[in-house]
Amino acid sequence: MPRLVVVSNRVADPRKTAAGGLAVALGEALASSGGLWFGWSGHVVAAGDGSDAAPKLHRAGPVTLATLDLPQADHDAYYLGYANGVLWPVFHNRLDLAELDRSDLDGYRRVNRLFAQRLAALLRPDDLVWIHDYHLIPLATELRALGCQQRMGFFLHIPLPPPLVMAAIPQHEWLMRSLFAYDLIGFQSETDVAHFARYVHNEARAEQRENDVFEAFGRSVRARAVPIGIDVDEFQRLGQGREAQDMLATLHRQYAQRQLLVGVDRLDYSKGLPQRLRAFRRLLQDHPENRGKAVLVQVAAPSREGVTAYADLRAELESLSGAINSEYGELDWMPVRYMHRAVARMRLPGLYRAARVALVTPLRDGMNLVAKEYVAAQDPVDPGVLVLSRFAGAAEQMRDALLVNPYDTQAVAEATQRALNMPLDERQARHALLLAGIREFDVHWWHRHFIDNLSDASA
Ligand code: ADQ
Repeated sequence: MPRLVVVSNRVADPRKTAAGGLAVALGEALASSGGLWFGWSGHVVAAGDGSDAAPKLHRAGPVTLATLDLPQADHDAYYLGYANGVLWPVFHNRLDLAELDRSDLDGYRRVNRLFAQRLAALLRPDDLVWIHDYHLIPLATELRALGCQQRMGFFLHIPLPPPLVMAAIPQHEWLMRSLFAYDLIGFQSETDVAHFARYVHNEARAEQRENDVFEAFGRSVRARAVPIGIDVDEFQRLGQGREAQDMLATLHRQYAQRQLLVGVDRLDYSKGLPQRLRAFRRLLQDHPENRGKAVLVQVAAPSREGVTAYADLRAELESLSGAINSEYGELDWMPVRYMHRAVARMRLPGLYRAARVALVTPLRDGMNLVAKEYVAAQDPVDPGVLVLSRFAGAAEQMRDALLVNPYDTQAVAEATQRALNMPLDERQARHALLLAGIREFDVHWWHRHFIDNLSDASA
């Protein structure tokens, strides 16, 4: 069996339960073949201060973790600048927030080249190399330039925008050409695959073979939807744990007379948080029977605080939740509990299970794993209802959620009202179908399916 090499911006120790489903799943994939996980250490250093050193190697069970420190200037340009100031907003259709600064591009290329140089020295000829996400699009090109012939796959965790949005990035051709250095590209949804196909047909006159093989720039690449899932069993076991059970009991006690709604996100403008709060305000306005009763618990984990757009969003959410509470709140009832922090992973299933409704309403999302975790955490006998944005990749698979347009305040308020009042038999039927779907296409299916396709891809 060839060795698996995973490359991502950050590396997590798969033995730590706090690492979450993705790290555990990748760790499992790596462990089965004895593997290497390569990426940034999370440390920035002064220029020339060790960043030119070989990667540090650590053993984590059968997996070797190889990490690099990055010089401050490179990290700022690569991570904050190009990856999160250009690619993230454009790929989420937010051209208004993109900072198209050319010096950041240089840093992005430099870090990808540095990754390639350090990784190439560790590769064996028959390795399978699996590269993750928008931080590392040109990595295969850089590795090929160093003579690496291994099979290489790329998985994009975020959406691929339509060609005319992609074309707003001055380097769009270079980025798309870079993808052809891979043997396999995995996308989250069929919509992303369609955007890719349309781009390469229109802009690169690609020839298409066997449905999912595209030829352009003198190379061919297979592109298909391989939607990511969660580890349903692991998440349900977590739900049986003491911390989740304590959380559930506390929430049941404190909100015995209320109906809880939950939102769990990273604080990010793609997640549609202000729109969600406005929809909740509309619910209270148009359906007054929810006053004194419905409570929205919104947890927004701090994220990318070095990027300007995120600080503005934080201020907007604090002011909006304050405004709703002062307009509708009573001495014994606050409609919104907004928290700018992460919930410990061990407690998450308890929070999900206590909530009658989950509002998962991103304006755009590659997949959205919170939608899947919420379903996994429910009691099948008395399950809650998922209100899900049609613009999340998850909507392609989770047709039995209440699908909404997150920009339409009124429609989200009405769907929430419907969710709060949904009869038990309908809740059970929808939940059973959703649970079967997330079980069939879980995280183990995702990594097996990707690796099988990559193994079959011609080198
Ligand atoms: P993210 O944008 O980070 O990931 P998402 O899939 O929603 O988004 O969440 C990832 C994980 O973070 C989940 O396990 C969730 O429980 C956890 N999480 C989020 N907010 C939290 C909070 N406040 N407290 C505690 N935990 C929290 C990117 C893409 C997604 C894609 C994933 C995986 O943007 O579309 O689903 O990668 O491919």
